[in-house]
Amino acid sequence: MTTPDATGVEDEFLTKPLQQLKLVIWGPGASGKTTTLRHLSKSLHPLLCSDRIEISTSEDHTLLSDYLAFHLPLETSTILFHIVATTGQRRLLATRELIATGADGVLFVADSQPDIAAENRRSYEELCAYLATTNRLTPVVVMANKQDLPGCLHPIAVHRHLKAPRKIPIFGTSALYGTNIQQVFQQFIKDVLIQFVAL
Ligand SMILES: Nc1nc2c(ncn2[C@@H]2O[C@H](COP(=O)(O)OP(=O)(O)OP(=O)(O)O)[C@@H](O)[C@H]2O)c(=O)[nH]1
Ligand SMILES: [Mg+2]
Repeated sequence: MTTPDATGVEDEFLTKPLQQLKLVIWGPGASGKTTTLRHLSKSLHPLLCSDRIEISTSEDHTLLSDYLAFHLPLETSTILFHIVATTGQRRLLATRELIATGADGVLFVADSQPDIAAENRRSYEELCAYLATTNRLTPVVVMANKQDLPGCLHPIAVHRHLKAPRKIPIFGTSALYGTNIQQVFQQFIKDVLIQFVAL
């Protein structure tokens, strides 16, 4: 990766081919999708990422989507990632599907509180049903979020409740405190790039 100074960033865009990839964040309402994006935008170098856009209701629920873009300068090309967080509101499935169109990878944010397990499963099933309509192999990574809360389920238990295939990676996280968010995105971006190169 090159040193992020303003001139370097301009050079990257002018001289190297640009590839664009879309990353989608999906999950039940209030599981921490927007908080995850907020943490990511705070931790990225400002010259490498866009301003964050949030379209929310007055109660701070995502109404349509949140958006953040960042670019990854590589040796021979630059990758521009568009990250879109969907709304978790149940009745807005059509909106979610629209926002997720063309996803190159999905980060599923589950809420690790025991009483949310059924809602996680419903949202995960909805995601699987949507992905099945796309005829694409889309990498999925799962966050078992809110691990900072007392009495939360272990990430393995969250994975089991989702009935997700074993190969789908899961990370215990706290988006509120930023715990493990960097590790999640490292794995997520790696899986997306592997799939992208394989196409
Ligand atoms: N304790 C704790 N609270 C969290 C965590 N992540 C998010 N929250 C809180 O959960 C609430 C909902 O978080 P959001 O990030 O808005 O959830 P969302 O998934 O974007 O919700 P929708 O947009 O309504 O689908 C907020 O009060 C957050 O502060 C976490 O890791 N731990
Ligand atoms: Mg949100």
